Formats: sequence, C-alpha cells, structure tokens
Amino acid sequence: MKEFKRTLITSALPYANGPVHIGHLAGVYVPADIYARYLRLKGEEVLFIGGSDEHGVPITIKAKKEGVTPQDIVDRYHNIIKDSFAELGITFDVYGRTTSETHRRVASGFFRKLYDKGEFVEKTSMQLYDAEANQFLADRYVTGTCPHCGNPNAYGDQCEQCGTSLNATDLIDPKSAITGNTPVLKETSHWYLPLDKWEPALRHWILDEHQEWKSNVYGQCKSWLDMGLQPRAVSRDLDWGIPVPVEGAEGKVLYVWFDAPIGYISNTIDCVGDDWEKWWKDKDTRMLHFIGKDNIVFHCIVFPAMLMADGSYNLPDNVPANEFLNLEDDKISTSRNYAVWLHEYLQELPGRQDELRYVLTANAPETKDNNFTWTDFQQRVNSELVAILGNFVNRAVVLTHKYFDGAVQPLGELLPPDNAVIGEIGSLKLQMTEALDSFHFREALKLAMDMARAGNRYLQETEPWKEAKTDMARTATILNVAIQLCANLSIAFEPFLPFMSAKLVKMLGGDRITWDMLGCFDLVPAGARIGKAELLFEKIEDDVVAFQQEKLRKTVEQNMLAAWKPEPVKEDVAFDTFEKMDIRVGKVLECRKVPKSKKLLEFSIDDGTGTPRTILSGIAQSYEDPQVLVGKEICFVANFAPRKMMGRESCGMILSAVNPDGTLTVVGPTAEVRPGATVG
Ligand code: B3M
Ligand code: ZN
Repeated sequence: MKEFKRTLITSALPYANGPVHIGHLAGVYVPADIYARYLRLKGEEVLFIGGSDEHGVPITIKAKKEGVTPQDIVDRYHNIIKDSFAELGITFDVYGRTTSETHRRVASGFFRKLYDKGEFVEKTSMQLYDAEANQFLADRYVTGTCPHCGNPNAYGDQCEQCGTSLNATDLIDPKSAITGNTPVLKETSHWYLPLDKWEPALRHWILDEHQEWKSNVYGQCKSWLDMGLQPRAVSRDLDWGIPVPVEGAEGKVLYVWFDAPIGYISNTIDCVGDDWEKWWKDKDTRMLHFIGKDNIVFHCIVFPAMLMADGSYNLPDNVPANEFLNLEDDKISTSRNYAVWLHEYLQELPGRQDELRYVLTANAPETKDNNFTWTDFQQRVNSELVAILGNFVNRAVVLTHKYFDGAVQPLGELLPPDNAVIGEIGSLKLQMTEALDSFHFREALKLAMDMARAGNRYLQETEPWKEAKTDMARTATILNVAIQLCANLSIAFEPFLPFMSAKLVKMLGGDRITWDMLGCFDLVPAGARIGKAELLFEKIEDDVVAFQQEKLRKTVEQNMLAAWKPEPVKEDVAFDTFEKMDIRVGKVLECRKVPKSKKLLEFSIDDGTGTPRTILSGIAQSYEDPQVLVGKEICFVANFAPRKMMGRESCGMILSAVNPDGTLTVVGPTAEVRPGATVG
C-alpha cells in the first residue's frame, strides 16, 4: 500500500434547506469525525473539511414558499447546522459555505479554466418553460403524474411514492410549480461535461486500481460505467447560484452539483490559505470523501472527471460511502419533517452527545440500510454504555478510593489473570486498528466495548474486594491494572465518545493521549492520585423514549392531515335515482361488538315502527367503546336488502363519514328528530 504524508478528509456538504438529522450523522459526519480523530490520535497530519451546500433548486422552492429570499433560508440553516455539528463534537477544521466570496471565485475560476481548455461541449435542448413566469423550469419545479405508479404528485426529478428518478418531460400532465400552468417546451443551450470522454480513464482508475473500495461503492460505480456515461449538463437556467462566467450566459448559473464539490477546495483555501495546493495536488496527500450512497456517482464519477479535465488535482483515494438509516422502520424525510433533528436532540437530551454518537455508530448503515428506533437507543445506552463501560470505570475508581484513598499503587508481581487481560487489550488494539484503517467503524466500536467487557470480567475474576481482606499488595496490583485499563479505554473510545473520553482522562489526572499509548499498562504512574468517581453515563428512562415516539407519531398524523384531500365528486345522478334510496333517522337502543369479528358492530335501532331493527356495521375498529353510540340518533339506509353476516341478519346500512386516517364517524341529525323520519 502506498504511504501518504497527510490526509484530506471531506464530508458531504449538507444542503442548507433544512437542519441535519440522524440519517446524515450516521451516514457521513459521525464516521468522518471518528476517522479524523483517529488519525489525529496517531499524530498524522489531517485536514477535515465541512460546509453547507447553499445552492440548488430546493432552496429556491423553500424560499418561495415562505416568501423570503434564498439567502435568508441558507443563512438560517447554515447557522443551525454549523452550531449543532460543533455541539456534537464534530471536529471540522473548517465549516464553510458555498455562498462565500472565496467559493464564488474558485468555482467560477474552475469552470472558466475548463471552458478555456475546450473541455465542455455546448448543446441546445428542449426544456420545459413557464411562459407566464417567463422562466425555464428546473425538474423540481414541475409536478405531474408519475408514468410508473400513477402518483398524481410526482416531482419532475423523482417520484417520492415509487422512488423512480424521472425527467420532467416524462411526467403525465405536467404543471409548473410556480404558476400551476401547463409548461411548454422551449429551446435553451447549456454546457456539458463529456463524461463519455473520461469513461476509459474512469474505468481503469476505479475498476482496476480501486478494487479495495467498499463493495456498495465499487458496485454502484461499475453499474454506472457499464451502462455507458453520457455528457452531463453543468449549467442551469436559474437565478440562484454562481453565474456562468462566459459572455452571453446571462440568466445561467453553474449546476449545483458542479459547484458543490468545488466547495471542498474553496473551504480548504478559507482554512489554510496559500498552503491549499499541498492538500489537493501534492502526490503525498491522500483524499477521502465521506458521503451517503445517493452521492456516490457525483463523487466517484462526475467530480473525478472534473478533476481529470483540469488535470492538476489528485483524485480521491477512497470514498467510504454508507447506505441509509431509517427511523422506526420508515424513511427519514426532510420534506415530511420525519426525522430526529440533531439540534432538537441536543436540546431535548442535553449532555447526551456521546450516547447518540454511540448508537449511530453501533448501528451504522455501513453495508446495508439500517433502522434507528428509540427503544434500541435506550437499550444500547442502558445495557452497554451504562452497564458495561460506565460500570467498569466506576468500579475501578470507587475501589481505588475505598482501599487506597484514590492513590494508584505500585504494581506487584503479575499473575496469570493480569497477563491475560493485558494481552487481550493488546490484541484488541491490533484488531481495532485494522478495523479503523479499513473504515469498519461498527466493528472498531464493538472491539472497544470488548475492552470494557474484558475489564468487568477481570474484576469479576480477581475479586479485589475479597483480596482486600487478606492481601493488600495483591489488591494494589489488581486495582493498578484496572486503572491502567480505564486509561486504555479513554484512548480506545476517544474517536467515538470524545466527551466521555475527556472526562475520563481528567478523572485519571492525565492530559494528552495518543494511539501509541493504547495497549500500555503504565499510563497512570504509581503514586498518582485519581479524581472522585463521576458517572460517565446515566440511564435513559422510559418517559424519554415515550416522548420521542409520541413526537414522531404526531408528525405522521400531521402529514396525513396535510395530505388529505376530499374524494373527487362522483358522476351526476338523476333525482329519481336518489329518491330510490330510503334514508331514515333511527335511535340507537343497543350497540355491541359481534363476538369473533374484528370489524362488526351490531346495532339495535328504534326505527319508529315499534319493532327494533337490527343492523350490522363494519365500524368496530373506529369505536373502541360502542356504548358511546347508545341513545344517539343516526342515519341509516332502510331499504337495503337484508343480508346475513356472521350468521346474523342485517336490515339496512348505517351511514358514516370517512376520516383522513380511515376511521369512521357515524352521522346523524343536528337536532332531535322522531325516529323513523325520512331524510331527503
Ligand atoms: N448537498 C447532497 C446531500 O446533502 C449534497 C452534497 C454535496 S457534497 C459536495 O445529500
Ligand atoms: Zn411513481
């Protein structure tokens, strides 16, 4: 393997059209931060680049909806995102934005160089155009019916119901999202990056030279390459973005996916100034892109082709992309507000940053989509962080205070259990290093937790509290080993649980830790006095879980209400057709569930004839307590031919309204009416 002098780590620039959620964190930012921290612990030269992606159509749509400018939107979310990352302990060396002056200059210059080198082809095409709004429509600005599943609310770029990606011109009955008009086709010209030209070079670089990439990444690249690459438009007709730096290109901006990855370069420049080329062009620097799976093609194919077209840049060495995280078995969605938002988590569970980092890593979607649930969160915190890690450290520190007043004792003769645990930590370190080097962070975290498990087992086996009755020298040795083990944990967990690690380092009276120190058992010198035991983790109580689950349930309910529309009105009917229906008012005398049926309620109705009428109705799931209907006046169809259900005869049909969630509400008169009265 090639040796590098330094590592440039980039993490996808989140769109500043909403806050970040746990899906972003698990997919990109937590793993990128783990890796950056790990390299720093190893004393390597690292630059960790982050920033907001502030262009693109969704931002303009959101601004329009709220009646504010796109700049207002990105200012709001850039700040929320930046602050919440900092609070979670994501250690970017710079967190920039693509609306910065530096970025405008760098992205513009990048485009211009390629333009001057003749790397683009200019092509005209027919695009949808809104004649009233006097503008071309980005795919997102067109809605219509999905040709695949018939969803009437599909977007021009994607149908969210069936997940198919679309072109706006595929939609059936397209409508402009600006005016609601039917758009027309109009000719426009754009610059294209001929990816086909770079296909042979990309094939060789990825398929031959990077077979070590994660299989999900390699596989996606291979299937793109095998389909054959097409030229990609790198400009758009839009008024939000970086103007195309070419005469006569008024009204055209750089396509957001052209300028966004260049944001990594401009943010580097904002961070290190003139030194930036060393990070991007020096062959001794390796570049890593941390991203989610939906960004693979842009980072493995499009951006590398841009870099190749320029000719002076390094290509990424690896792109350890993750799959998606679901939430309570449902897709996370910014537009549906269905997510655990980082800034809200930090407010609602203050001081619990490491708990979130832990669960998102332990359950990271490294090789396949994964699911976050609040009960799993609680379970992992309580039975792993509290019961294993927190418990071991607490025992070691408390016992050292109990028997030696907090002073670490000299090490006596080592017995087999001591050597065994020391050996185990050494071997776990080797495995951890291998896992971290190959971006297997879940595995690395599990191995760190195995170190804490080894600590608990060690105390269980050596029982220093028993030794203390007869042999203080042996007790001293055991507790020395246990304290050294705590110091090892503060190193092993630092990339994952930095807040806990800092607390533990302080408790043990240390200051600086390095990866080299991991596996050593002389980290806390004999004679050192350690601090009082502080709880590293506290249990997550049931009410915290219930609160979060309820919050998600309410969001789902609100989405359902917001999406509800009345059914289209049925075909016209003549009055005499209506007149054939005999609708009447009746009073409910009795109402009960039909045994062995989930759906049926049996009504006994006073219909004014003097003989109660029996009607069965399939509304049991909407009335947990059918008694609430007794005494109510309701409407029913009286001339429905009698029919048998569950061995009982039903004479008529109860009328009820259908609610947005599918439940039913029985309808009746608004004032008291004589049972048997006709309705018409
Ligand atoms: N903003 C997409 C995303 O947030 C995009 C990433 C840009 S990375 C250069 O998923
Ligand atoms: Zn569809």
